Amino acid sequence: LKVLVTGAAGQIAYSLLYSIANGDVFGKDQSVTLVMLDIAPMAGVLEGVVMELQDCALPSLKIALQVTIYQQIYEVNLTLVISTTTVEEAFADIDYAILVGAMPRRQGMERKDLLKANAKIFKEQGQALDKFAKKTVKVLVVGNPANTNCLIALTAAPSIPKDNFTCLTRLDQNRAQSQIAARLGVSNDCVSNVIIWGNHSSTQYPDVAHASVKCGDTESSVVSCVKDDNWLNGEFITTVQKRGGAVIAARKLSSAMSAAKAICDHVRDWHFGTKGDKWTSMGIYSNGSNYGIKEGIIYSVPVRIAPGGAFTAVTGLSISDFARSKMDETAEELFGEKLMAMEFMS
Ligand code: NAX
Repeated sequence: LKVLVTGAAGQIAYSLLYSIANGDVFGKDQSVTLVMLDIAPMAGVLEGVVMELQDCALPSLKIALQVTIYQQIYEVNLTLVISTTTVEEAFADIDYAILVGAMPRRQGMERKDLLKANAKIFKEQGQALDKFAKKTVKVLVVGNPANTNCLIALTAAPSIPKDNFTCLTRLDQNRAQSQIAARLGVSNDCVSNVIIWGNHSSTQYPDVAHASVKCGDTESSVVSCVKDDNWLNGEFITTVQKRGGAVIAARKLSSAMSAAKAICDHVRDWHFGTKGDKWTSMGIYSNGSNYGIKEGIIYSVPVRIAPGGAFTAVTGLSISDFARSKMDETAEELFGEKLMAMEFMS
């Protein structure tokens, strides 16, 4: 497998690359060529990250050959590491593209300016996917605004099926799951089928109406165990929606360890499939047939995934009036972002 991580010199990648190189995503026995892309000014940092990967002395990683100062090719037993600042090289024949690198929001920057800067990056990367990647490539967009950046990349890569493009809402799902587990005093793996609807932003709708909690042999609905609709429809939702901001306020840096873990969860499920009747949330291309969400945006919904990666949106879930209004609000925000982004793409 050839796996590209962009933003490879950044803080999310710092945790993520270790997990991939350690076999935590694709399995310990899977050969992986790990391609690390960042922009030219970060070449030195990228080299440092490669050095650290080497110093982890992972059982399967053996560095063998250096080609140029900015394009280092390391031949290894199981994992081949290529660090580069060249788009053509980075996207050539890849099976997975984990697009983390993006323009960060600087102080005083309007949302429109952020979209403009990222429209340029994700258009270029979409074109590179179209031109250089395998047509079966699976793309996960992480860099914010993740849903709209994903839509931009998809639009710029017409030769790749739309279902090969997803964006990350797994961090939001993990945050929601862990809030419920903490409230009920159970471990995180007892809680399943939490849903994140819509945008990876503060309008997202974390929904536990169909979630369950398993203790011992018994499985019950989260709603019946929590027994507090005010909390579930109020503080729980806002805590999850604002969790990213809370981490920034505390750490003075955005979520990185938890974001890397969520990326691993997303890609592992996309590669190996979801288990039994369980589902997971991903931002996928809305074709207009799911839950009244109109066509043309990347919208997070629950999906079941077959081994190998084919996914289907979970259909037929009952939607309350409360849920409907939340789902529509986040869709509306995404159509607004799309309008702005398309202006910058032309
Ligand atoms: P950092 O600023 O630490 O790293 C970003 C890296 O991307 C930098 O090394 C930068 O040089 C590189 N980069 C910029 N433009 C590039 C390009 N055109 N090609 C390749 N590399 C490029 O940010 P980090 O904390 O790692 O976060 C990365 C992105 O993830 C941000 O946009 C952030 O907002 C987003 N997040 C998304 C999350 C999600 O759930 N979807 C959660 C975590 C995170 O906030």
